[in-house]
Amino acid sequence: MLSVRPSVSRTVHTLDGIWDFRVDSDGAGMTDRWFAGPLADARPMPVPASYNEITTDLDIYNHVGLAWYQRDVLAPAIGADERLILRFGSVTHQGRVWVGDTEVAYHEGGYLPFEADITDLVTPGETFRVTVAVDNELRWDTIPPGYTETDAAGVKHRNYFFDFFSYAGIHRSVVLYTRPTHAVTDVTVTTALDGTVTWDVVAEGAEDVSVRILDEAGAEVASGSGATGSASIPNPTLWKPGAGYLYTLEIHADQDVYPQPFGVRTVEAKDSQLLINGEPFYFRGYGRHEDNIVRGKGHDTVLMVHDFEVMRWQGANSFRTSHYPYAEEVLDYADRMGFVVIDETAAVGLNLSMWPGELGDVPGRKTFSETTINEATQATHAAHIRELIARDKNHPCVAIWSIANEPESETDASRAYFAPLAQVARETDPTRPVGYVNVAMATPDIEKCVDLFDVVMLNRYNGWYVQTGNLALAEQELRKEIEGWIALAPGKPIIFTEYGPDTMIGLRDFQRRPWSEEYQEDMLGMFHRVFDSYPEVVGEQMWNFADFRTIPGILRVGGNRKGMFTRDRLPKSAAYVVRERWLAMRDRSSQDRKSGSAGMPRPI
Ligand code: GCB
Repeated sequence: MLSVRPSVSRTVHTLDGIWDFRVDSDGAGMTDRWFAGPLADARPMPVPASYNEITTDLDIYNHVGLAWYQRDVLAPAIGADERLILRFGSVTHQGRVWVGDTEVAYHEGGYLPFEADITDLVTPGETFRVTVAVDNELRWDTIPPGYTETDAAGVKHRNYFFDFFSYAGIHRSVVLYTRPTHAVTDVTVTTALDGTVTWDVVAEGAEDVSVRILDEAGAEVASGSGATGSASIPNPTLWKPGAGYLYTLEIHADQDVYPQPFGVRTVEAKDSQLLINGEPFYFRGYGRHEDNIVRGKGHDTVLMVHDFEVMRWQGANSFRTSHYPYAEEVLDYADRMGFVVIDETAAVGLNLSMWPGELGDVPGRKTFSETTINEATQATHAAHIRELIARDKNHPCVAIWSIANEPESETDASRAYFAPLAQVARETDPTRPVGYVNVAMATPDIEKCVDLFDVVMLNRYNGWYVQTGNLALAEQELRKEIEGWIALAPGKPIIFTEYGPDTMIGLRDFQRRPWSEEYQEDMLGMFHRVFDSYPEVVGEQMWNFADFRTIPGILRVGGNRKGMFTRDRLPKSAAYVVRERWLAMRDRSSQDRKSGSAGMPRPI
């Protein structure tokens, strides 16, 4: 789906702000048709934001089921040949939308956009009512999967197989936009390093399609005609990590104009390297979360820009959108800032063996079975991969598709599940490497899926969940395992997509024990020393950029504390140590890299 971008033929009206809100505690909203009139007993709720922590009401924080949002909107004037589209950046996890009494959209999947053409339902100059029923329940056939249980007192509880709190609400911007009836509805842009730009535009009904390619100053550098075609930018400025140069493909389709930003760059996994523009790239950065005080998972421009400033301060050049697609604004900004992104689906928690007892699931239950993750889940997962790629395919920042985080991957059932999905990702986007993020239990001696993918992505906690506090032993185990992966998957680059201990800011310790700031320095340092001795390791994304809200549990103290920064983005002491390393890596000249004088030669 195209992002919303204003142009001479498209106007955008934001519907962000205060909406009316009510949780549906008794599950009466659908039968009582709450959409059919003003929402009774409503309270104010900001959009975009998670609703959970805006109020002090525990029933709202813990609510399971539907929550209703409503507001009146003034319909703008539109021309006879124009359409009016209502678009949601994301509604978590399911959203059903009415305009007046008419249902106009239903979307499953809490981290991707959807829209509805509402032209025929509204009258310009008059107000209309928009109602959204937000469903935060997960099912075995949703991505991510989960299930709801009702206890003896009749109270519903959600079960899901990941540690971050599953916030809900209207998490990203809601807009009304106009476009001509014959309009661009999709475009795929691909590039080659010699400046060849190829486009494939979908503009149903349009007779006349042409493109202009503009540089960052807005000057035309190439042009062409036809819904598909190619043109050449003379002496192109490449999109590079740290230098995110963007061109615009300005598409004209009859009366419509749609500006699609893109970068000239290539990406490839080859000879144990991840090549961007043919040059080896080394990932420095983090797995992150969309997580913030009060807003939960609500997108916020101020906090987004601040996060990028903090990441740049530290010398990071990349992150993973763990564990779901992030707001489109984040990818737009990463394009501009030259950050390299591992773009992940919301397929997290496809591994029931990890969730015994305390954190929820029934011991012994199988991950893949008719009554758990099954063919219906796989179909949802395939659709989700296609939707993600449709949304993000033109972002130069996206270097790898990660189709799942820590799924079961050591059984025949997991191979049968993932083989078709790897294929879906490849067919939908043949231009980028595809991978999944491997969990510690699926070691190279038993793993059964790695050959389906282009890269090896590993989450490892040696020194924390295993070999706790014993970094010497942890180092031995880690080295042994890396060597196992190199032997199992020769030629595939290895990226560490998680590593690091929980760390309480302010807990200082001469003995440098687990939970202290000193231990975080030591454990990250141990991993880095190990990475530096294997050229096949091409990236380090520590866990996590910042502390984040989790489900309650005895393994967490007020949330997950593995952040390099606290939840309000204050640096732990390791942040300074890692900064020194990352800035040195960033600044090392290509000459030094060739000579390898300062330790392992590292690409920028
Ligand atoms: C993991 C998961 C991540 C958790 C992390 C942890 O392996 O991928 O979602 O937050 O471990 O801290 O346990």
